[in-house]
Amino acid sequence: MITLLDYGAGNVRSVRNAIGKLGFTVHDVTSPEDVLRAECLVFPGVGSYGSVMERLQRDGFIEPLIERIQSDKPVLGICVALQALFEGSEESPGVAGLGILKGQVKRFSDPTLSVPQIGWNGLNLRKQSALFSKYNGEKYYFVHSYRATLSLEDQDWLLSSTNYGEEFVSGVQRGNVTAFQFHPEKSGEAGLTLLGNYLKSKGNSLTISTDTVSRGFRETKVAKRVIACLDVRSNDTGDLVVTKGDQYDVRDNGEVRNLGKPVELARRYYEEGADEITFLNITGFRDFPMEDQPMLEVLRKTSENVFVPLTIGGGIREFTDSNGKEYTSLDVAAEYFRSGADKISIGSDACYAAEEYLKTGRKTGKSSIEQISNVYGAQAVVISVDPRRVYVKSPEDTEHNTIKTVFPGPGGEEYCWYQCTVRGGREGRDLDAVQLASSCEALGAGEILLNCIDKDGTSSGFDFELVNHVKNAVSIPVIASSGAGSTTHFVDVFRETDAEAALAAGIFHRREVPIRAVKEAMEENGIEIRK
Ligand code: 1PR
Repeated sequence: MITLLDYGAGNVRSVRNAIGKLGFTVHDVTSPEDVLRAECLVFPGVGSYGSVMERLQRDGFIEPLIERIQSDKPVLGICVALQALFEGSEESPGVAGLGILKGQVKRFSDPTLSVPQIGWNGLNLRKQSALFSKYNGEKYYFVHSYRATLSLEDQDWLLSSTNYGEEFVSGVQRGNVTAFQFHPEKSGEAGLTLLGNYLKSKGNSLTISTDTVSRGFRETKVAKRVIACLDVRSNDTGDLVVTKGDQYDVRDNGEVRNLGKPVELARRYYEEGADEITFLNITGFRDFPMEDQPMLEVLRKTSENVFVPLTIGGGIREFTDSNGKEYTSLDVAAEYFRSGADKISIGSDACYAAEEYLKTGRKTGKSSIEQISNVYGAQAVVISVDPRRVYVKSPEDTEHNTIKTVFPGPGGEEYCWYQCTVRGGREGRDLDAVQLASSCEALGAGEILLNCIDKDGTSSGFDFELVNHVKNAVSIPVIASSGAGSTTHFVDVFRETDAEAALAAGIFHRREVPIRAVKEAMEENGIEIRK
């Protein structure tokens, strides 16, 4: 029996599912007394530091948690829960942490690296632990903008460190109290094994004698991610299917292309080694997700068997239903997170928010990006950009950010800008991709999913010019998307750009290129991967 501290924030469903998958029964904490009584307590920290501490405070969990940790009863903390052990964090100034460990958690500071760190990174084991008795360089999934370091007096807690520009604490353990900065429940088989080791020992993370402690200092490296994307919509007979467009046109002879069932395909991609799965509800701009229960069900079912990060997009915006009930975009996102999403992606609504922001240069706190980021953290908010090229003869012909392109336009134009679109590419806006990406970063987005309508479904390779153009304008991670047709295209996009991840749909759905082959090609070319 494992007791889960689910205080209603973020995606706790994945932790619950992972524990269930490992054959353990989950009992929920319902009162502060349960925190003390539990045999083995799992404490997932999802969201911003301030919101996690606020919820713990609200529910009266802070005192019992401190007491439990001080009396060395088994606790496993995940992500922000590791940070919560400290006195506070730069993320939420003035908010007190549990204060078990000295010092403040700080933001990553290397200006050459994207923040948040989103991706799979390794560990340097600093202590012999039964949890890692067979550690062989596996990578685990990290997603965070803030990182902890230990004061001299707390060094005995150090279980593992990881490098991201600087070395930070990725695992702490003393006696029966363990915490990881990464997400074992989202780290595929390696994560499940680690979690299983913990649960089997009932949290009694006995230190044993093995030779797995890293010999000497090995710098860990974050992997470039390979993402499988599933565009989902109802077909003409009302079934929810995975479809795929050619330059966003998903119909063949008038029928919506049907490339498979969402839950089954997502599972296949997980088993084949996808580092993340993205679902885009491509009719989300006109359907309302809270009424679109099948999509939520897809997410719930997928998260039962898929233990890598899940992103979902489509229809994240405020909405008033036919009964006049109002939903904020935060309500919509919360439903997605509760159903198993780790990140949400915002398309059309991000364009409207960016346009408002560009008019005044002021943040109102009301946009969907700000609302969701404030509660769930920037790392949970992805912006899906749907741009297409607009060619011009000279940069002076437009107010927009242009590039000189090596692929001239139909009239020989040597310059172009990337016009953002809404409603699934149907409507162009007076907004370019750089304006959108940088405004959304300022509003609190944590990642850019950079599609390209011109390239979508063409199998002709990614648009490097677009990726570099946007990547140079932001300091958050960028996912290159649209146009993948071969393993070489993945190698090339990571060579020619600094994108942190590359996403593809058609070639995986049509079984033209296995995900394993993509990873092998990347590895052969010296690109860091998660094996
Ligand atoms: O506007 O917040 O409701 O979100 C709607 C979401 O649905 C947006 O993220 C938008 O990108 C997506 N979307 C809307 N219509 C379409 C369409 O195809 N008709 N799909 C669509 C976007 C692009 C990628 C695709 C890559 C890779 N699809 O997701 O998977 O281009 O494809 P490839 O590897 O086959 O080239 P909102």
